[in-house]
Amino acid sequence: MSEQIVIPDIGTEDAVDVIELSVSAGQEVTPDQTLMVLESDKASMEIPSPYHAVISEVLIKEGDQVTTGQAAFVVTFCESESEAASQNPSVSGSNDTPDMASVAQAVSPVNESRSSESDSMSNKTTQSIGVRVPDIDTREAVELIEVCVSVGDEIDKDDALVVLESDKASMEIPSPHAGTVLSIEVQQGQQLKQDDLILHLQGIGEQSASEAPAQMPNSASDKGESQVSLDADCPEVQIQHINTTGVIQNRPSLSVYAGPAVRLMARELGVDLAEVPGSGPNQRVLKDDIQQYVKRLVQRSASYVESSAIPSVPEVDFSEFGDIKVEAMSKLAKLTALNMQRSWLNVPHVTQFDLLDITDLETFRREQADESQKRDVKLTSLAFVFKALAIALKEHPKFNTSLSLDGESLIYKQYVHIGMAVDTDYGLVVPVIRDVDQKNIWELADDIARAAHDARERKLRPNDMKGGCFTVSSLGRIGGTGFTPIINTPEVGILGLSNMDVKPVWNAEEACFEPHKVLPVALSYDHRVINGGDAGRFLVFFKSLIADLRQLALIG
Ligand code: CAO
Repeated sequence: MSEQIVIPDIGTEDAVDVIELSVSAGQEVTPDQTLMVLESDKASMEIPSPYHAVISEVLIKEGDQVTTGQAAFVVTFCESESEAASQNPSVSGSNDTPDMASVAQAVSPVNESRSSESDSMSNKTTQSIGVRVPDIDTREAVELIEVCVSVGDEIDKDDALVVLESDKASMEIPSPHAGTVLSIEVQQGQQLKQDDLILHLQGIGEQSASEAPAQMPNSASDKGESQVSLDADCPEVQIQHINTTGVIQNRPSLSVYAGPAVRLMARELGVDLAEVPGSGPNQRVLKDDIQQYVKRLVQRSASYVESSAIPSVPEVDFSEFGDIKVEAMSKLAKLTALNMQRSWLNVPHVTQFDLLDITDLETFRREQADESQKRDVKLTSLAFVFKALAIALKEHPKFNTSLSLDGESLIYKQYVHIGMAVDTDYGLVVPVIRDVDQKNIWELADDIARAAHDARERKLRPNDMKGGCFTVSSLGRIGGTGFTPIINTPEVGILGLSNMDVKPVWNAEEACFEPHKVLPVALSYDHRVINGGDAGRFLVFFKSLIADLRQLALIG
């Protein structure tokens, strides 16, 4: 059986341009697959297929101007679709322009009202919900490293849908709704930004009168307000309805004019379309624009490599000497490597070692076991280290600075946020504990435990890892007597903690050796900003705070 697909109600009587035909004659199309992209002087919109069918004829071409109701394609159904279509009164097979309701039905296979009160303004419906990337605290694209669901999966609210990985951490994106996964619109390795479509869910929701047929954005209320959150409990996850015409409504992140093929190309190359100047009509981005953009980037990075004077390491074929196994590094591991190398190459590091006497601290900490249980907070020596460090940073403000890029000035921070290196299964991450100087030991212990937990459970967001002034890297639990930590630039110092040990300390009064608990520390600092004298004084002061906790109470 043959049928026509007509242009749905596009909210204007004016003709609009066909800027891209996404299918051709002979091609099989599935429901929701983009057939074409239309563009008015205000927005572009994709027109999805209402059917699973084969395109037998294309009645329009790119550059044509089309209006609501105009026939665009002739399609041939497979048997089951044919029966469904014959029961659908809107599909008449005639060339007449259908009324608005029939157009809406004809192109709305994913928004099926189950209510018998079809004229009600607010009906319970089973509807297709587009789940988008929520606010992830960054405007930059992040990599999708794992898709956790498959088409057909029944999922609960808050089940992980995908895992994204930014420069600093990976994070799971939870489902805002329970439902069945209808389609997955992303794939592993893809770069995603806030608002990008992840998948479609068949969920239960309220269909309200505001879900009117798609309109071109010709009034203030049309500018992006079509994107609504269905779930007040999860306001950060943006959900987009496919409205009754099946047309995906315009939204801010699509404000760059570009067709699906161009968007696909940009995604594959990891190019942010917003950065690419468009040379088409209305600054529409063309494939050629992306190619030029990438060419410029490659040339720029090639000239950077040429100008760097670091001799490269010769490649070795290790398989000559025995069996090998090659494993790709995760994005996080590669970025950590890059950051380490950047810091190591740019910053003249000096590392100074010392031993902290934590005998009294450990006695006091253990005495707090009941209180710790009562408060349900794990109290480790790290909370005391953070507290003392915050006081030392305030007393020695040069350690709480960054050097300006031109090397002309020092930026003194009036806040004390301290980063904490956390070793996780998926790599090294550094969440930042905020306002350490303003928190007491219990609050710090709580923050430390929470940050370590969130890091290991991939719950950190990019903002949780920003804004650090200084970093602590504690390898104590793991072991070792000392190491030289690399500064987390643009910070100017990092404190490394090694394994606590018991050492004999001479008691002159009693003329005997006594066992003391000592914590080996290593302070690495940027020698452009801090000189050896500064570092010596800083460490002596810090050491005295740790050795005699009463000072924490007096000064902190
Ligand atoms: N020496 C000996 N034991 C230590 C210690 C030290 N320096 N520091 C902590 N411990 C003990 C704790 O007291 C605790 O013992 P109890 O359970 O008996 O009380 C135990 O080790 C576990 O501590 P923890 O690791 O759970 O908690 P923490 O607050 O000491 O450290 C964190 C938290 C996140 C810093 C740590 O778990 C971690 O990930 N460290 C690795 C950081 C890292 O990878 N650095 C390298 C970066 S550069 O490559």
